[in-house]
Amino acid sequence: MNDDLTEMSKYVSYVLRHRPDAAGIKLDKNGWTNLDQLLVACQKQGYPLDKPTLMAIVEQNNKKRFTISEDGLNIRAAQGHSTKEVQLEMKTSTPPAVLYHGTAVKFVESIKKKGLISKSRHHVHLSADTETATSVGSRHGDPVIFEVNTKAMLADGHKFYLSDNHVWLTDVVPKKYIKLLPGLHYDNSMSLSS
Ligand code: HQG
Repeated sequence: MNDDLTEMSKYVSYVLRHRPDAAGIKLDKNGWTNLDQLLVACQKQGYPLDKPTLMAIVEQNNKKRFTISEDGLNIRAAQGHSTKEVQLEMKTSTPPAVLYHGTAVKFVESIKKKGLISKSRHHVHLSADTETATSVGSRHGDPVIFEVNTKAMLADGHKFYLSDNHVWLTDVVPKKYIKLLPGLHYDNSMSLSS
């Protein structure tokens, strides 16, 4: 994706996940908004976004962050919302026996104490493989990976959801279900420092 498309993709993501009000649009509770209205709203904010450009963004987005409705009239972010306007209705789904959560060294001590929490997002995000978890964690600093015992969580009644773009989501992961994987950048001596 070229730089202009990337910039517009980031803006669309910002609007559809976090700040629809910043572009003067409304989302329904499943995150959908009318595609033509989104285009007009983005153009008013100075982004030269027309329909073919938006379709190219949807197609080329590396994580398939956006979904177009079956009738082609509406668009939403697949996951990652923080805006209170949206409460995605997601179907529960059965995950593999373990999933992974990539994070950064600086969060390890807090996570070990409190488990995984969703912070500003609506869910804790989990990955099906360690490569994806490593790249998610790298966004925050030196990456580390927690393995999540989803089998035990399921047995204890926790629910899991699979987003349109295949990210596993859950509400919280209490600390008894997580295990820090060895390797990467975490040094056990760090546990003394915070
Ligand atoms: C950490 C990207 C301290 C958590 C990715 C993470 C993902 C804690 C950070 C999606 C904690 C929140 C989500 C605790 C969790 N104490 N820190 N108890 N519990 N944390 O960005 O999972 O590019 O909100 O480990 O691919 O990094 O947006 O969540 O490091 O799917 O499409 O708090 O974002 O996708 O950071 O990433 P984030 P995330 P997009």
